Amino acid sequence: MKHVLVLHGPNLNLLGRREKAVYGTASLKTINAGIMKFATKERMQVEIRQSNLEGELVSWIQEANTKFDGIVINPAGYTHTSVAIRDAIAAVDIPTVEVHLTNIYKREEFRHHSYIAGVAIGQISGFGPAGYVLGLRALTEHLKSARIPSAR
Ligand code: CA2
Repeated sequence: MKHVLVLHGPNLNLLGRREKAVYGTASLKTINAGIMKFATKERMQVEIRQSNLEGELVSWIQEANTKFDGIVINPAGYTHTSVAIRDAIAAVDIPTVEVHLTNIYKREEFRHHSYIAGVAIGQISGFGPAGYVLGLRALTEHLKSARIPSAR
C-alpha cells in the first residue's frame, strides 16, 4: 500500500469562508474528506496536513523522505516565492505533484511563475478540489511505472 503526504499551504484553511468567487465554496474539511474517500477506494494511505508556515512545510517535506512514497502539495502563495520549499522537494528522493485549485496561468502575472514546477513530476492547475484527486492518481501512476533499478 502506497503512503502519500498531502500538504496544503498558507491560507487554504480559509477555503469556503473567504474569497468564494475565486476559490469556490468547499471548505478544506470537505476537500480533505473527498481526498480520504478516494484514498480508501484506491487503497492508499494518505495523511493530510496544512500549515501557514514555510519552515513547517519544509520540515514536513524533509521528514516525508523516509515515511512516504510521494507528496501532493498545494504550496499556495509560497508557489511564487519559496526557494526553500523548492530546495526541500529537490532534496528528497520521493516524487512530488504540485496542485492548484485555480488555473494560475489565467490569473495575475505574478502567479504565472512557480518555483515548485521545476522540481515536481508534474502540475495540476485549474480543476478545483478535483485537482487533489487527479494529483493522487497521477502520483500513483508515476509510482507504478517508476523504473525498477536493474541488478546489472
Ligand atoms: O489556486 C491555488 O490553489 C493557489 O495555490 C491558491 C493560493 C494562491 O496564492 C496561488 O496563486 C494559487 C492562495 C490560497 C489562499 O486561499 C484562500 C482561500 C480562501 C480565502 C483566502 C485565501
